Parts: sequence; structure tokens; C-alpha cells
Amino acid sequence: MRVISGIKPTGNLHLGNYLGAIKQWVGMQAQIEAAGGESMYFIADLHGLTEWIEPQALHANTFEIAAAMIASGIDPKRSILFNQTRVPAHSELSWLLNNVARVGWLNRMTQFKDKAGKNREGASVGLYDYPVLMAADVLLYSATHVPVGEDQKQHLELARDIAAKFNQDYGVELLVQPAPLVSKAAPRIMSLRDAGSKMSKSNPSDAARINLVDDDDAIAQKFRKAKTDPEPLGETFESLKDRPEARNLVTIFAALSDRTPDDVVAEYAGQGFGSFKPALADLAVAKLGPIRDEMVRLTPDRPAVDAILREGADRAAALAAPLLRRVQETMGLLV
Ligand code: AQP
Repeated sequence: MRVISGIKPTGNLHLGNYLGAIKQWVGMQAQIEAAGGESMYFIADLHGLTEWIEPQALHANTFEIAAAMIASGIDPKRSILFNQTRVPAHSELSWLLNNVARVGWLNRMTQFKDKAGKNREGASVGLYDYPVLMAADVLLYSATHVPVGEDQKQHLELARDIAAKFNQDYGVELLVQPAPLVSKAAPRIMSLRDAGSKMSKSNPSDAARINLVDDDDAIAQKFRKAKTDPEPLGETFESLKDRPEARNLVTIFAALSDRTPDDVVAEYAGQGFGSFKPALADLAVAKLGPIRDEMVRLTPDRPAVDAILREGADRAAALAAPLLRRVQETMGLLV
């Protein structure tokens, strides 16, 4: 079992990244190790270039995200932690796979359509080609499982299609088709200002997300101001089905406390948000405060974070080299 996943350094990490991805990765780390498997987590800095980002911001975010991952419990001794750029095999394999992937396949990718919007002609080629780089990220290590959110499932399916076509075109069994690892415990966290869109780094409104670097007052204030309705909570989570803001806050409460949403609703049944929001704020401060404090301690120590990323990149590069070489040889390249 080899598990790999990444995070783009496009801004502040938020509660959605934490509950939907990093917390799940931390939880899996021990299980994967016990099963004799390997977990690899990387900062997807090459993916971060697909939409404009100031170079200084990209650079600073890379350190901050590495610190956030370590502070959240990704242990660089148990998992391989690195940034994508330092393993050039990602870019090299991506180019080779560009010749296997079909334009028609990429044209069907909904994330490109969402991100490019009406400005399709003005979008970068990188944004269009993003799923092929993602396929390379995963196929390079013969990963067996990839933890993905709903929005990345289509990209993983494409990676499987690319692997199958490569194997078929060249008559080999070289590229491993990875399976999605969709954790039932991984919630999709929505914006605090508009529960119709997901909590995201790129939302211009800072009030829409809880950043992992937010101080206790900011966390409490953002939950206090989160959009809700005036109704009290019902008896079951199902009873909130037409109240997306209420569902979102209950989902966050449940994920932070490792309880089920039904359990949380049962405790607060009949109470309004006047009492639920302060309880949620207290819980979030208790859970996120220690992570933030560790991040604040680690982030400025760039040499220490850099040393961890370099060591991870060396380990990842050693795992990547044989597969890349076999792909090159299979395709007839003189290496
Ligand atoms: N709101 C969310 N709820 C649950 N999971 C989330 N993830 C992101 N947002 C939520 C998960 O975090 C991991 C890393 O995501 P990413 O940074 O690579 O890209 P993203 O999904 O595009 O994240 P953002 O915050 O929305 O970034 P921008 O705004 O730059 O596009 C993934 O596993 C993702 O599912």
C-alpha cells in the first residue's frame, strides 16, 4: 500500500483543508505504517502556478503549509513530506504522459471549466493540463491509494485512464491504476458566508474561512458572524436538510469533536445559534489553538522546515527514479 496526496500552496490553509484532508492523513499514518505501507504527502507548488500567484507568496506559503502539516501531526519520520519541484521526475513524467492523455479527456474536466469560467481562452495551459501533472504525481510512485475529495475524483479517474492507455499502447503492465480513498469521515466544509460554495483559500472574503493561523479572537468572531438562520436546531441532522448553513456548522462541530452530526444535533436540539455558536467557537479554539501555536513556532524556522523538505525530496526522488527510467525506455527514449 502506498498512499500519496498533495496540497497547493496557494494561500492560507483553512479549516476545510484541515478537516477534509490533513486530519484524515494524520489518522491514516499509523494504519498505513502498521500495514507495512508508505505514506507520501507533498506541497503541490507546480500546481500552485496554474493560476497567477506572486512569487514571494508562493515561496512563503510553501514553508507555511509544510509547518501546518507538521504541526497537525504529519510526522516526517513516518511519512515522506516534500515539495513537488524538488523531485523533477514529476515534471518529466508529466510531459511523457501528455502524449498519452487525449485532448477530449481533458475537455471533460469540470474543474477546468469551473476555474477558467468565461475566460477559457485566457486560462493558462497549465490549468488545462493540471490533471496530467496530477496523474504523474501519483503514477510516478505506483501509488495504490489516493485520498481525494469529491472534486478530485474525476482527476483520479483520468489518472487511471492514462495508466491503462499507456499499458495498452506499449503492451506492458508498468503503470499502476490507483484507487481513490474517500474517507466517510472527511467532510466537505462550506464557506461561513455562503454555504453554497466550499471553504476555499482563494475566496476573497477572509470571513468566509477559518485560517489555521487565525488567533482565538478571530476564530470566535468568524463563527459568531457566520451566516445562519433564526430557527433552533431540530432533533436530527436530516431535519437540517434545507438549512445548509446550519448543516455546515454542525458538520464542523462533529468533525472537530470526532462525533457524528446526529449526536451533535441531539445535544443541541431545540437550542438556537446563540448558544451553539459560542460552543463551536470554544471547541475550535481548543482543537486548532495548539496546531496554530506549533505552526507559529515552526514557520519562521525556515532552515529546519527546509531540511525536512529536502530529506523528503531525496527519499521521494529515489523512489521515483526507477519508474521514470522504465517509462522512458518503454517509450523508446535513449536515456
Ligand atoms: N472546503 C473543503 N472541505 C473539505 N476539504 C477541502 N479541501 C479543500 N477545501 C476543502 C481538501 O484539501 C486538500 C488540498 O486542497 P488543495 O489545496 O490542493 O486544493 P483545493 O481543493 O482547490 O483547495 P482550496 O482551498 O479550494 O484552494 P484554491 O482556493 O486555491 O482552489 C484536498 O484534498 C481538498 O479536497
